[in-house]
Amino acid sequence: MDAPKEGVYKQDWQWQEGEYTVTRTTQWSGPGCHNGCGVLLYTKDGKLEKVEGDPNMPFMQGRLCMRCLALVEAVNHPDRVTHPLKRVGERGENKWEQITWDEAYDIIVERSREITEKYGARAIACQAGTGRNATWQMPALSWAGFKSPNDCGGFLSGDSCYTPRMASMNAMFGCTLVVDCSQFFEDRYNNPEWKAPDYTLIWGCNPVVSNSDGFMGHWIVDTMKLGTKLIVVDPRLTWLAAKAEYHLQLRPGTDAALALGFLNVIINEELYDADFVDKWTYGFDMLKERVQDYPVSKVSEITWVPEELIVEAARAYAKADTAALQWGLPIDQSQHGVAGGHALGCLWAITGNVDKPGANICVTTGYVQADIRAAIMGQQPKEIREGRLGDDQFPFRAHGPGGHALPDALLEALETEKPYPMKMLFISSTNTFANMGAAAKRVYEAMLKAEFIVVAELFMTPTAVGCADIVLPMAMSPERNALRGWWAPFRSITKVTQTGECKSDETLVLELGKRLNPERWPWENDIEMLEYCMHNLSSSKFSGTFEELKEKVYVFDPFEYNKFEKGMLRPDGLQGFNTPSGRIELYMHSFADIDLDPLPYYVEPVESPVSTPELCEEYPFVLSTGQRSYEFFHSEHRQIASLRAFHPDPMVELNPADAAKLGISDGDWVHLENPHGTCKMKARLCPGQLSGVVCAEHGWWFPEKEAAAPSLFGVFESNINLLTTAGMDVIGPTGYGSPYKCQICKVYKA
Ligand SMILES: Nc1nc2c(c(=O)[nH]1)N[C@H]1C(S)=C(S)[C@@H](COP(=O)(O)OP(=O)(O)OC[C@H]3O[C@@H](n4cnc5c(=O)[nH]c(N)nc54)[C@H](O)[C@@H]3O)O[C@H]1N2
Ligand SMILES: Nc1nc2c(c(=O)[nH]1)N[C@H]1C(S)=C(S)[C@@H](COP(=O)(O)OP(=O)(O)OC[C@H]3O[C@@H](n4cnc5c(=O)[nH]c(N)nc54)[C@H](O)[C@@H]3O)O[C@H]1N2
Ligand SMILES: [Mo]
Repeated sequence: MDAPKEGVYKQDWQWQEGEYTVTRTTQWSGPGCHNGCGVLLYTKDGKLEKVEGDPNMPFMQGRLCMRCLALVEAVNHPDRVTHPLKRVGERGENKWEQITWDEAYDIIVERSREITEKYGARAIACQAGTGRNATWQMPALSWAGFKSPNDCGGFLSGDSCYTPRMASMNAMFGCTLVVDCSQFFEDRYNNPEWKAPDYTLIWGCNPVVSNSDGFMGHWIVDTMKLGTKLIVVDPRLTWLAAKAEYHLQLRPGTDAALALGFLNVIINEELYDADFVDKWTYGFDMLKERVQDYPVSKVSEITWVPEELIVEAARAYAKADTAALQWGLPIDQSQHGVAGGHALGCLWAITGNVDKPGANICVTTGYVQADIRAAIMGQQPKEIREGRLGDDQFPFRAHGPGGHALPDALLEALETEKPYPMKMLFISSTNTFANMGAAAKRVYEAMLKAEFIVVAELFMTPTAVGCADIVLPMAMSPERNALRGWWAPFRSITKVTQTGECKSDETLVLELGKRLNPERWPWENDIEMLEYCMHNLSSSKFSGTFEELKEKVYVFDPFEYNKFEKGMLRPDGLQGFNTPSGRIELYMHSFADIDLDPLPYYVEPVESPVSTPELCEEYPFVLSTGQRSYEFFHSEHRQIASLRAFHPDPMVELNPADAAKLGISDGDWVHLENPHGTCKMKARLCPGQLSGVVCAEHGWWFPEKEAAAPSLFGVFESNINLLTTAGMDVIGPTGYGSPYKCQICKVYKA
């Protein structure tokens, strides 16, 4: 909670401590994470031997998660891929020949040229996973290397991670908003302008475990110590829910309905901020009319949350002087996730909890990954963008400023060659059918149709063994020079060690880009390229050299509240928001323009007790998937023994009374099954979990099991994505959102 401990801990970027060289820098990925915590890396003879949290880093003030504490084990792990490999057996046989980087590049260049000549560059897709230090590189390689518009967020159906929320925020507010936990100030909680929220509404998020999207979960705990009270919306009894004033346990997939119920109470009881609504929002009367369709009695029936609890929690949120709303992935992971995000955005807007201390604040800095991508690939040349997958079916995606090709369209193009054939996949940082893609078996089979697949990896994964023709050995965070920004502060990552022939994603795309399209990759080395990008950041004012940033470790950009009043959110410098009306659009013009519902609404999940009651006679549980655990980042870390020891098996969480009816005890192996597939997990009985709901983990494979196909490290034994669905028919009308967290299933003892 204290300000940086100047004088107690060193603020140099590097020093000697006995035999150790200590380097003060930041850690990101690999292995993966969404943040960028300050670390002290202890190396001896070039080998990483110890890691500690940096007490001087305002971002996390010395605290590290267990995965970062296991970094030494990960970096020095004997299973690392350390040299480029070329497949020699059949796909899936796990037979490889070691080749040089030059040979690997030559093969990739040659195969991509053949495919481009025969099918056009758009037959090549570049795929990346979630916000690791391997996000901008794939789009840059795709556009400025292969000249293909098909850079794609892995096989993430409906791009349903943060993107749906971004879509609703951008349409409503013209910017992104995050909860204000003082993270934009170097002096953090001591900053005189900042104040802790009176209430924080934690909606479908478990931040102390997930630390997602550049947000450190412990900040919530810090604000609790300063008096913030919690309202938690979650079917499970999480650590935070156990400490909340109100815990609303909803049926998964009904978030938009619950949010509309909150809006109904707040509007009809006139608890909204009339002055703010009048001055800064557009469409309040239309919203007021819409929420009349969602009386609390009906919302209670849909969501399974008792009426009184909805009313009381809505009142508490609206009456608070300052309230923040920290939301998470379940909003995105339903078909109409964008409408859910819209409804929640309306909550912040009509209560005036926008861009003031301790509320949801507008962010204009820290889009470093997007800035780097733009700096390298330029303004998405029109001639390349033509025919990007998914654009023709979803005008909202096509008209958006950035975005990517639609993963579901890529899946279907691999399967059907429509709208055109897809022949090559370049994959970095996604373990496709082990974790990211819904409908895992379908993804695997579709991938096998591609003629040529490159996988850039840290370890041999089911994806690499099952599908790759070339595997490239990638560097972990302490093995790379990089830039880190996602909100604040702007950070450097310093290389302190080298494993085998591993290269960073930065170096990989630069070296390959030079061979494919040299005029777009003029830089000598990674540092030169990063410096060019640093000097072209629209969202950070830092203009020094990489060396200077390395020595500073991090820098904070200036931050101000109430930017909408100061003309700081619009390119024309006028007051207001960067939207067609200049106001926060409760009614969204950009949606109305393309015949999307401009107001928030709720639609039942594709399969649910309400939409498919007959099916639910056989599959009586609502299935939510992928709640995060401390030990793992998605499919990663299963081979890190010290982490796996805490969490050896895939777990499914059940209410004890539900389990008792099925004769299931804590620790029993059970099968989960639905019309799409089946998998096996260990039951964890959770008192306090909503009855009728089961929550199953994602990302499971077993590095200790047989690598070769059909086993592929047992990837189809406990893979929850055998029970989820993908494709154009299950994603939302915007082209965003997919029902990962609202399926149905039955459970029986194995
Ligand atoms: N340790 C670790 N951290 C991670 C990750 C990881 O794999 N491991 N993954 C990262 C990524 S990419 C992401 S997107 C974030 C996600 O992080 P979060 O946004 O926190 O998402 P989850 O942990 O999936 O789910 C949050 C909570 O929502 C509850 N929940 C389940 N279904 C529903 C529902 O339908 N509605 C509501 N309201 N609640 C529901 C779950 O019980 C869970 O407690 O985490 C990031 N951080
Ligand atoms: N059922 C279900 N499925 C889900 C989810 C869910 O909640 N439920 N969550 C979804 C969400 S929100 C997301 S974002 C996706 C995430 O899915 P992904 O981001 O694809 O995560 P992984 O599948 O773990 O694959 C990441 C791979 O990248 C490698 N890697 C790590 N760091 C680096 C690096 O720096 N460079 C390179 N080249 N490789 C690296 C790792 O070894 C790992 O094999 O999963 C989705 N899948
Ligand atoms: Mo995600």
